[in-house]
Amino acid sequence: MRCKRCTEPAIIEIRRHRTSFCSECFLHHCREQVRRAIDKHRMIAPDERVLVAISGGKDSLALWDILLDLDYEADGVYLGLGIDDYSKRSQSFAERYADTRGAKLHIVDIPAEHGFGIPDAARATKRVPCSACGLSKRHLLNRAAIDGGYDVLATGHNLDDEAAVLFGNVLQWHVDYLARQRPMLPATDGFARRVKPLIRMGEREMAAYCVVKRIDYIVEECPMAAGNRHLRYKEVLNQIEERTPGAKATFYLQFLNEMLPHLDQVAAEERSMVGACSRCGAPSSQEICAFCKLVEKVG
Ligand code: Q46
Ligand code: ZN
Repeated sequence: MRCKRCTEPAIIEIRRHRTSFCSECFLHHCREQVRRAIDKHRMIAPDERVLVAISGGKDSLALWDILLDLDYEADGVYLGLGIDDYSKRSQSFAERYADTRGAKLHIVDIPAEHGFGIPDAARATKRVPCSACGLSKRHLLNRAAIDGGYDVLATGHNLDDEAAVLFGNVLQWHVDYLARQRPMLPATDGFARRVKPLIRMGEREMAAYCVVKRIDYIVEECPMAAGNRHLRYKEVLNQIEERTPGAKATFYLQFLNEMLPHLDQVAAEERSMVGACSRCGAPSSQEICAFCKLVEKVG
């Protein structure tokens, strides 16, 4: 197998693009895919300050690496979820990467700052851990971006993640979630702009990127992921992709092109209903925001 760009021996085949690359050309391809996503969806202007949400996993570390290589002013923020050893190990991968690049990493530790971890929150709310985790991440990452004066908050959601979320939203026809499932959510009162520059990159490509760039990341899955619906959706989509390479990208990218424009009105209505939480001031459609309610419940 030869690299389609330079004819050197290839290290990776990407079936949906009907191509293969050597390591140098593969890195070039990854940067180009990210650059294309950023340009097309007007995610980040050249002089803006970016805060990258870092979990210690392959996607977020690769995203940080690519943004730094593309010369963006990008700092990281690691959210300590209080999931025992797993959180400690993930944090050390994040810190090690920041050290090697001489990059700035903010740490927000939920147990230290709010007195509970995600397992406590799951017990108190009697819901799956990912639900308390997701709402805490949205709230605290946004706050970190606003308080730090960043223009934009970037997350490492890749094509596989977004296709799985889309699949779930379509299965249940969650029209309001579909309207919000955008690669770039503009800043509104109290919300920093949120962007997903990895939407054109598959999970396997992100792992390969880290191997080629020798980026150490936490390989094990979060121990609280069991029962996460999106993992099941990913399996189904992988089976389809196996038979029809490119099906996943078509499903998600065509949703952005063909469907999202029809949902602009729904998204605008949702935004107009947002006020401010009476406790913390964060944007919320209720008097008290979901995160403050969670803090009260666990406390
Ligand atoms: S960290 Fe949190 Fe994930 Fe763990 S508890 Fe679920 S949402 S699986 S990306
Ligand atoms: Zn609040």
